[in-house]
Amino acid sequence: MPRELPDLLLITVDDMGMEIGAYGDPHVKTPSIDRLAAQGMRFDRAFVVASTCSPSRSAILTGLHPHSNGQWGFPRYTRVRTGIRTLPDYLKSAGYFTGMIGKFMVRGEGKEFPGPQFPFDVWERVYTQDGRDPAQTGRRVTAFLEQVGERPFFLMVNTHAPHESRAVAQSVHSAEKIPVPPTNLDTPAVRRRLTKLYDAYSQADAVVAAILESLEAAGKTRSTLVLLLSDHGPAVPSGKGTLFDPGIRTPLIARWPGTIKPGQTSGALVSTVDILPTFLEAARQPAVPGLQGRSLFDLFEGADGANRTVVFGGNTLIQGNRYFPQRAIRTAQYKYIRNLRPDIEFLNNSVKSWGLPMMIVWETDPRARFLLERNVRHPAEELYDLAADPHELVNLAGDSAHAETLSRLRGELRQWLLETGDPWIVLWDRESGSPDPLEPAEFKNGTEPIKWLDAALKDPALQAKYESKFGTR
Ligand SMILES: [Ca+2]
Repeated sequence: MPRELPDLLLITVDDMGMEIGAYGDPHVKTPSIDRLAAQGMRFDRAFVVASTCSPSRSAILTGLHPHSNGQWGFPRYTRVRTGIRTLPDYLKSAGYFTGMIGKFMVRGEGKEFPGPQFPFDVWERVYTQDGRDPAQTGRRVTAFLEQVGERPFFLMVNTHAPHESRAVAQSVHSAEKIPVPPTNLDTPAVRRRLTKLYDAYSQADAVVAAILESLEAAGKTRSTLVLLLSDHGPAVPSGKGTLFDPGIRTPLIARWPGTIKPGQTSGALVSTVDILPTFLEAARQPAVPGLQGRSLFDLFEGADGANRTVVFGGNTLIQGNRYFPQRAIRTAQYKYIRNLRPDIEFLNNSVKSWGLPMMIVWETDPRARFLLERNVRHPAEELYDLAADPHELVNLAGDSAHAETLSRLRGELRQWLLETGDPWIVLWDRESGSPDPLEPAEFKNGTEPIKWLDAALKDPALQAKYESKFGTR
């Protein structure tokens, strides 16, 4: 007998980009995610709203962009504002038994973590290596499903894998075959690191397999809408922490037997603020006014391309207390990025570690210099034609042939900042000398990246640290 409400399973992988078999990468081994895509719908133009963990996850859980929900940085500095409702809150009110297993990184009001705004019935935060372990994750999912009984459930499983590609003992990929994107240098050290990234993707795939096996063993595959996505892209040059596509594009797969036909793909632009409205519609809850996302239901039923014409993204803290406010608008073809503090150099772990091979040759290799500088120094405006330039290597912001597109997207982005009450709009006209009232002293960036890299090359201790991990050449 069919259940009245569907079960809901949200799986997030951590720092996973588009290097997935189902998305056309012929080298990576991701059989379980590929199978899930074959059983459901693969979204080819899905975007997260920020490319670090906490802000991105806060939007999934609230249906609001980080500057609107309050969690625009890590929980140490920011939290979801009081009064904002969240997925477990809505779904618990709708009669769902709710659970969270794995990493969380979002917090709300109150002293307790994650706070009363996240009233999960089962709360199993896992910050150890267990969070990357298929067997341990499968065991926790099974234990949750044993408690569900006849109630509909909402379960969020957030594995650490493949976060910053750590902790994979055995390599299953060959460095010679790894494709090196044109946003990176092709050196032996880079290939060694990319191999580790691919291995970590395979580990994430094994975790996904274990979660889905537990679901199947509980007899709940047919009653469950599964959504799988990443929180943002991998920690590579132009990836995590940036608004380039490798930072904000995410795999998104939906499987729902009986509702979504197997083997479908959608080219529609979708955003992770759409996840919450989608789950509310699945739970037959009324639409909530003021949310910034739109349910994916029409797309599940096969309508193509009409959901939205643009998606928005923004970063504010790019790592720890590193400040780099920027906002972007992306259409199917173009992306406009507004860097609100172009006077600050961009520095995160990716620039540090992947920048070293570039720094070694940057005096003599113009391409290395170009790649390093585009990661570190961002002009106030960037415009890319993704159809002609999918790797976003040619900034068209100063090209008169694209002046109309630039002006249109600039206007749309500014309007969106206004409409969503983005506090960082005060920096839009910074050229005119307006101060940055939102920059507390602790967010000032003390180190200039180019100087840091130059010093690192001369520092035997730092050199040894990176040499022992990956090599620098
Ligand atoms: Ca992450």
